[in-house]
Amino acid sequence: MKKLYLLVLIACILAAIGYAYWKLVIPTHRVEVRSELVMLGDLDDDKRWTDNDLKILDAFLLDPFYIPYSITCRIDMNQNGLIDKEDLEILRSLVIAKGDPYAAEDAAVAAGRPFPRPRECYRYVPLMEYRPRPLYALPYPLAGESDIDWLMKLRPPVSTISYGNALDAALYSEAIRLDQAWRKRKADLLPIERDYAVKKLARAKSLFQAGERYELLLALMELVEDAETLTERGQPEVPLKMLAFRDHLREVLGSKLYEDFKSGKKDWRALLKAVSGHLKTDLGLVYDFGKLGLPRNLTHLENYLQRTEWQYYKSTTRKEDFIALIGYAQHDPRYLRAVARTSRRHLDPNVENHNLPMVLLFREALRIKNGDKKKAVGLLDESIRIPYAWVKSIPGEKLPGSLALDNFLLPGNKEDGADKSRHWNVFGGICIYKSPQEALDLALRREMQDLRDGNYTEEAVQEFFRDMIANINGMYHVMTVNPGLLAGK
Ligand SMILES: [Ca+2]
Ligand SMILES: [Ca+2]
Ligand SMILES: [Ca+2]
Repeated sequence: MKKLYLLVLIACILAAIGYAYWKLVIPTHRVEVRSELVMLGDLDDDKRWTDNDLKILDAFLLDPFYIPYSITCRIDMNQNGLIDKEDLEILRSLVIAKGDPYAAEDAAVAAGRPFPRPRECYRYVPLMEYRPRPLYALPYPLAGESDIDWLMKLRPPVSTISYGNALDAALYSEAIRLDQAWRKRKADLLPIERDYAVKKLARAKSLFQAGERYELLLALMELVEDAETLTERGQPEVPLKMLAFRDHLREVLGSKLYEDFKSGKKDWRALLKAVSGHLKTDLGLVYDFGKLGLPRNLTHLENYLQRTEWQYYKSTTRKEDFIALIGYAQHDPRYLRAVARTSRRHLDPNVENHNLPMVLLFREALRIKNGDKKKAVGLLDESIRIPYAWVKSIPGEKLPGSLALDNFLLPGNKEDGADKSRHWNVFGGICIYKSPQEALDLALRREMQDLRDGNYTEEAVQEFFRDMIANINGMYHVMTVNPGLLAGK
């Protein structure tokens, strides 16, 4: 028996040494390759260039923003980050040459055109890193009859070399994306949706006329997100009523009454009386803030929720999900543009810098979690908590005065940090886990408690309004968003 044990032990040691030798001594076994080889232009993945690839290309040209990423990136034959005319010419030449890249190259050279060497039609792409979608840079024949009447004035971009070039290229692609979504939606819009859209389109036009390209890009992104994901049709009335209430909170912040509060002519009770009035007219709710009870401990999402349910969703968040969401937040060009809108301290009273990036982050979390809102809220909540040591290594006073850097590339200004993002996501989550009514009630109690703790100072009053605005933005959006809205159109 002892002998057998000894033999097994020796066998194990020999196996371990053998593996170590294989792994450590032979250099190529130490290298882990995290990329795959992609055949550009092979859109149907049959390893040949044929008519079927051109059929898929035609489908792309009809609906360029709803074709999967894996196909769109292979259309970018010249790998310049744009879907441009040269890409189409190269792919068509390859098919005309019956899929023979040498013949296609000979034909192009004979005609005096540059053409990729056959080897250049293959590219390694990383498996783990986030890869942005190429921008649409083809001429757009529908521009002439678009409801976006300034679309005709945009020219297809040819490069993204300079900051200005890249901004124009993003603008061009986003404007066409909006036009495409708008065409699908406009016949079925409800009157209120049409009103909002008309106002936002008019604002976009005035930004175009003023040459405010960065603000225009963000306005277009907001319109695209609305058109692709939001509808009031078939929804309960609560979310829209909350939005009206949020707009009234902003109105109070900009009112004469608020000025009077700041100059000491009125006290906080008068302001909260105005808030009560709006709660009554917008939502039919009666709130006497002077008598409002204490909330429970409301710092963490899990305190509102059934522990087991929350734990279940937390434990299904895989490491790959975090990596995917962080990759998106660190590299997606649209998100980076949106999150780059920050203000110097205290110059964003209406929390306007914040919503669009949260909308984009939540949509990505939903994509990662296959459309499950509870899981998406959980993923986002956990991601917001991931600390970034490199930020902590910079002394506070050395950080730029306007950037909320403290955590996970989150949106907002320095005074908000990650806090407003948690508000947005947590109260959005409570709407889904419990109900919008309970979420709103908890939000009001919590912010009232903060106001009491802050001794009703001007700063505390302003944060009451700003936190409520962030809370409602999250609630409205998490309840209403439907990324698959255009799927069948
Ligand atoms: Ca093919
Ligand atoms: Ca290209
Ligand atoms: Ca607060």
